[in-house]
Amino acid sequence: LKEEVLKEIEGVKDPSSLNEIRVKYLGKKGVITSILKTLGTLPPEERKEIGQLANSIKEFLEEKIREYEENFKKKELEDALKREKIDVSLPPNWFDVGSPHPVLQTLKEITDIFLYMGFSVESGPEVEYEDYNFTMLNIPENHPARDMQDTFYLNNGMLLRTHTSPVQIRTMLKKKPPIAIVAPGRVYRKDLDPTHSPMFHQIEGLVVDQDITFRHLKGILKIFLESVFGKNIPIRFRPSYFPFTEPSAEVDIGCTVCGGKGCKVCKNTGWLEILGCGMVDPNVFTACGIDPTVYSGFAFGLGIERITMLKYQITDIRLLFTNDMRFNSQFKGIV
Ligand code: FA5
Repeated sequence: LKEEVLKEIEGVKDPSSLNEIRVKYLGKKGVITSILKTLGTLPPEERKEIGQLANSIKEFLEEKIREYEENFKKKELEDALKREKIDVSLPPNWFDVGSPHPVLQTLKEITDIFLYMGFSVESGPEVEYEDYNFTMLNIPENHPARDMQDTFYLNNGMLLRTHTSPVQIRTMLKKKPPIAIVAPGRVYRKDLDPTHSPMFHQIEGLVVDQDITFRHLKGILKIFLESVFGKNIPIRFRPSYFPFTEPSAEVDIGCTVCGGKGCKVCKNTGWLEILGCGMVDPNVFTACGIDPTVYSGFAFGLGIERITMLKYQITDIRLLFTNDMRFNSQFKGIV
């Protein structure tokens, strides 16, 4: 019997057939269990001998089963370790992480600087009333000043706004002074060349209170421009004309692309115009129901793309909108 059991165990290939052998010999109705159960019916002299024999086979079998069980467990563990082995020398599975577009990042940075100075943020629609975009800003119908910002007209006296200045009107119609707001957003014009895009971003600024002067305007813009470009950036205020401000000025920044030597970004002048500004025209105050004999104010509107171009030395505004990944991916980890 012992030999027969041993042969069977040696032929075992997996834990379930090992279990079958356990049941066959040691189970309730198993061969050895049955022998042990019948011991009482045997004559005493056989009982002792057969009892001892059966018990020794039982112990032997139990021991063998334990040994095989352990071997199976060990093998299972080894197989699992082999299967789940991690090769730390393999290259990782990189996945592409995006980053904010440089224009939107600049817009956010600029907005944050004004928030820090105590301004609040206003917004207005991109499809705007012709009245708010032009007429109430002191640009009457058929006035040649409308040509300065040639635009896309829609029906019913609506157009794609050409600047963020209509947000000045919207703000003054709903709020009384003191006012200190910025209004970032998209604007549209019939423009296209290396420094002009048909869609671009501006941020408008408006401050209205008693005794506001041009000095306040210069001071705020100087702090702002030095926060963006650093203390040593060349800044130039140039007299200009806007129908909604009087007096008006444009501000130029020393061209960081060519370092002042002349390039197509600054059109060989060494300067790039980045914003228009001035003291709010009394006619604009009157149109919005604010008394120009009591209040004064300043306004400015700056081009975000131009600032982004100077900041990152980008030579063609169109690169910002063509979504060429060779260009866009250069800003990963920078912005
Ligand atoms: C205006 O749009 C005035 N609304 C600004 C203003 C506001 C003046 C408040 C006074 C008071 P201008 O057309 O110059 O001004 O445009 C302002 C800035 O937008 C420019 O300095 C330039 O940086 C940028 N800009 C103008 N046209 C384009 C364009 N097509 N593409 C990219 N940037 C442009």
